[in-house]
Amino acid sequence: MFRLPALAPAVARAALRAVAAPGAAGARTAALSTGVPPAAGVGYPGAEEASFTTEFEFVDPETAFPMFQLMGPDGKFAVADDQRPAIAEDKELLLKMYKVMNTTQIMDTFMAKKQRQGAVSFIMTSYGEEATHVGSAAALTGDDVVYAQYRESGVLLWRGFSLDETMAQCFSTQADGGKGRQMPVHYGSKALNFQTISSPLATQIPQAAGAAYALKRSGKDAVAMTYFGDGAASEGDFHAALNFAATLECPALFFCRNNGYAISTPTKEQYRGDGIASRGPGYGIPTIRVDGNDVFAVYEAVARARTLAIEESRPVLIEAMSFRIGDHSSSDDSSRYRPDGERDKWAQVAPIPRLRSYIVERGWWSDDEDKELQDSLFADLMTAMRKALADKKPSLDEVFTDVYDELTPDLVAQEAELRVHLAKHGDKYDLGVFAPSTKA
Ligand SMILES: Cc1ncc(C[n+]2csc(CCOP(=O)(O)OP(=O)(O)O)c2C)c(N)n1
Ligand SMILES: [Mg+2]
Repeated sequence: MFRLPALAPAVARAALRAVAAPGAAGARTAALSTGVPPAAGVGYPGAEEASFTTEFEFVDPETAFPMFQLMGPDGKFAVADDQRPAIAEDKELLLKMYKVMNTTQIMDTFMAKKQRQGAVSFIMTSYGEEATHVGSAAALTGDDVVYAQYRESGVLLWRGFSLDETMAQCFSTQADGGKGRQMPVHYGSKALNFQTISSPLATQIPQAAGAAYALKRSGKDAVAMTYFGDGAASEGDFHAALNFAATLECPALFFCRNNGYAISTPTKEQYRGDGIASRGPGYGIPTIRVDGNDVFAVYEAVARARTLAIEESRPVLIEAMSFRIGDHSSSDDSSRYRPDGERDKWAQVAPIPRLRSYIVERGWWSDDEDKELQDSLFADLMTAMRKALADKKPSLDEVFTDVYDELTPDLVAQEAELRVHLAKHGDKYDLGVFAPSTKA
């Protein structure tokens, strides 16, 4: 026989009042003895590690997850020389990181201007978050499959997505792997193991848990890496994904880009806990919070998380703290809801200048090379954009394909209706922009 440590209702109410009482000493927790001895040797199946206590206490943790950082905003390592990460000596890797981070930023600026000029319908930028993309992507291998949200273009660029491919997607040309069916910046690449972006928030998170399960079953040394924002972590799919990955012991990396906002909703209105990291232990998932503006810390965290995920076949949660310096998208004006000066403050601790300080100090980079990089990137972007503008849109033959292996009767009827309509009213449309039909 074992006995539950019973709590008389009156005692329980008194304890609750003690916790809720404003200004009560200790404020957030209360403890009292129930006088019932703990039963020894009993572990309920749902919480086998829990030991009995006669101390009544609502657990309400007040301590925040620490933030792993290796390099501060001044570009100086925060650790002793012999504690520096191995990549600090890897000139080639760091220069590639720096170039891809710059490519992301310069491409964003270029495309944001083109959107304002009406050349492209929509754009999203990732100013200030470049280290979360590149630091994490560099720690993965090509076998690791990526499920991103929408603001992670640097991950794709790191993997080798070309500016031509970027432009083909944004301008919906026939060269686009997605056949022009997605909004701009909703990239995907089969060759680069990067699943196509889905707009509905959190779609990709359970997909990654499932992909990780498949990887585990295949015996491959690879992880499924999923990126998502602080706002997406409020979706039910986030919780389902973490629980599936934890219980099925899947090598999934859950990488949260906490950039302070979900469009106009600041994080302080999004949750009451300690960021997203605090949720990991609740699912039994090893978790780390990192300074997302420190590319060294991000790299190190993801590299180690990857090893842990593969060796122990379990998921890891990484919360990378950063700040969305730009607007949410080209449809947003964040000056309407953000205080003046907030962006400038964060620009001062942004990741690109931080890495630049280090590589310049090591004599691996110079201001002249910065200028050359910017000029050549701009020229490459212009060339890629002109090529995309000169290219045809995908053929109308493709409008109905690919969702089903064979067209359903409804789709067959719709396609026939479209062709009848265009035969009659085709002159009202600029059909010359589309690649020709191969159908009779
Ligand atoms: C299910 C769903 N609800 C709402 C939206 C509209 N929406 C698009 S992005 C976004 C904010 C997401 O914020 P966060 O996850 O923090 O990512 P961030 O944009 O900050 O990178 C919202 C609410 C959506 N796309 N999908
Ligand atoms: Mg966000």
